[in-house]
Amino acid sequence: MTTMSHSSLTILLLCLCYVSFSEALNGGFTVEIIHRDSPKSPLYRPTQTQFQRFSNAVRSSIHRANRFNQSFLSSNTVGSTLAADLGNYIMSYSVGTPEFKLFGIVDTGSDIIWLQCLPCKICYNQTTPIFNPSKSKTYKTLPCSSTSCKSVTYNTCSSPQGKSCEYSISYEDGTYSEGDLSLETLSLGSTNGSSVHFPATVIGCGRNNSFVSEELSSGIVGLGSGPVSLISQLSSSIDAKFSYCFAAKDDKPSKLSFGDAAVVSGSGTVSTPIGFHDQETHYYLTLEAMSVGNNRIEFRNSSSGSTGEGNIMIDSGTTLSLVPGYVYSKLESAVAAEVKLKRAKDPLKQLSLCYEGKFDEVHAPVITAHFRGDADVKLSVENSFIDAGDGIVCFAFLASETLSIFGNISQKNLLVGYDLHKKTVSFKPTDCSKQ
Ligand SMILES: *[C@@H]1O[C@H](CO)[C@@H](O)[C@H](O)[C@H]1NC(C)=O
Ligand SMILES: *[C@@H]1O[C@H](CO)[C@@H](O)[C@H](O)[C@H]1NC(C)=O
Ligand SMILES: *[C@@H]1O[C@H](CO)[C@@H](O)[C@H](O)[C@H]1NC(C)=O
Ligand SMILES: *[C@@H]1O[C@H](CO)[C@@H](O)[C@H](O)[C@H]1NC(C)=O
Ligand SMILES: *[C@@H]1O[C@H](CO)[C@@H](O)[C@H](O)[C@H]1NC(C)=O
Ligand SMILES: CC(=O)N[C@H]1CO[C@H](CO)[C@@H](O)[C@@H]1O
Repeated sequence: MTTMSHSSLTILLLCLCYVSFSEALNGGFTVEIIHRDSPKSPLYRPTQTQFQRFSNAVRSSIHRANRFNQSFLSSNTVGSTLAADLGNYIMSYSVGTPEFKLFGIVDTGSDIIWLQCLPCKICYNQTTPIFNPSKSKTYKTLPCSSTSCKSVTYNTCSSPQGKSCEYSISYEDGTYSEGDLSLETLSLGSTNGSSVHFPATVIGCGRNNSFVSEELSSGIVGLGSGPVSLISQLSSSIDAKFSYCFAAKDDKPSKLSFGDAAVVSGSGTVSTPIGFHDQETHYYLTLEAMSVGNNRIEFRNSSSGSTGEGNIMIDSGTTLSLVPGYVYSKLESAVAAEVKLKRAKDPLKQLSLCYEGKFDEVHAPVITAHFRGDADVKLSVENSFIDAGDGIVCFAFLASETLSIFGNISQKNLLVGYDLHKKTVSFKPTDCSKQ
């Protein structure tokens, strides 16, 4: 009797804890991601005020736009000029055999998974212990001659003969990581309790690292489209599909799904073609117009003569949304005409439409983003305003002359699914804290 239940428990535990990955992937899988400002986050800074969070969000959006603007202009250097100001989400994952648990910053704008490794020449203090590859049975460095090494532009191999592959990535804010491009088993904890394993995943084992803004994490988990990003490496097992859903409140966990679990369908779902993605990491959609109530503001600029294909980047790591100046000014006046609260000065002098009042007092009209293919995405107050602290709320859009971005505020409470085979992004209104 005792033996029986004991052995079935063992089997059950084996099933729960070690699902081989082809098996586990039939139905896809979902992992929880934690907002960095959630009290559950290992990177939580309880001393930050709402104003400090707001000012970080605004500053990093502008910084990020500049970074992409530059990489956009010289797109052949994207891989090596990634900048920080990374995503706001943290993913728990494990590397190695036995599994070693880490917290990485999730970033759709990065295309590598890197983590600090022992022994390091220079490491910052992360909250969890640092991974020691010599204690893992599945760790292997890659030679310069390997396909993976050659596929990344930021390897530092000078003579491809024999030497092991070293990488060096630096970010505009001074963050950098240098180390060994390696193969290791990566494990993700599914929300259903299973662990999903990906043997021989290419990771950057960082021996010399500095992380300016997120110094408590173990590194970055890149969801971009470059050859060694998490998404590209999982691609065949996840059928090139992933989705995310950002909860409106930072203290609620959000979800990141892969494979069939990332199919967005059902009532309210709209899909739009991916205009293009640049060589490395970023996805661009086509935004035809935006409406404030019934007031439609066209994006198409006849004087430029272009079709507007791929005119806006969708990005989970930029807080605000950025639109061209001529769109922004019309958008702002349409919103200003409807919101009845008392105007306030933007404490940062970066956003031009701010009000005195609380979030739930802003009775703004629904703003609709009209993406190509009749994909209308309705933006609620939560999707278009930001809490600036001290009783001030601001319209969360910025004017930007060269690059438009559909940022993370605009994507709250939307299930956002990428299907890289069909080359579409789908949106479905969803209470992300409940799904
Ligand atoms: C968890 O999900 C995976 C993938 O869909 C599935 O293979 C596995 O059986 C599930 N495990 C449990 C305990 O439900
Ligand atoms: C992008 O770069 C151009 C030229 O360097 C600059 O004039 C413009 O202000 C930049 N745009 C943004 C959004 O930073
Ligand atoms: C890292 O932590 C150690 C021990 O807590 C401390 O002595 C050291 O100054 C810290 N280093 C940095 C760069 O914060
Ligand atoms: C660490 O990397 C930085 C940035 O590339 C470099 O300047 C520095 O010399 C490196 N330090 C060591 C000890 O390798
Ligand atoms: C087209 O764009 C230019 C600058 O990019 C702007 O000055 C002009 O107002 C725009 N035209 C329309 C019709 O919005
Ligand atoms: C929905 C979402 O993720 N919003 C976040 C975007 O980034 C800022 C800056 O870190 C956060 O404060 C938001 O919560």
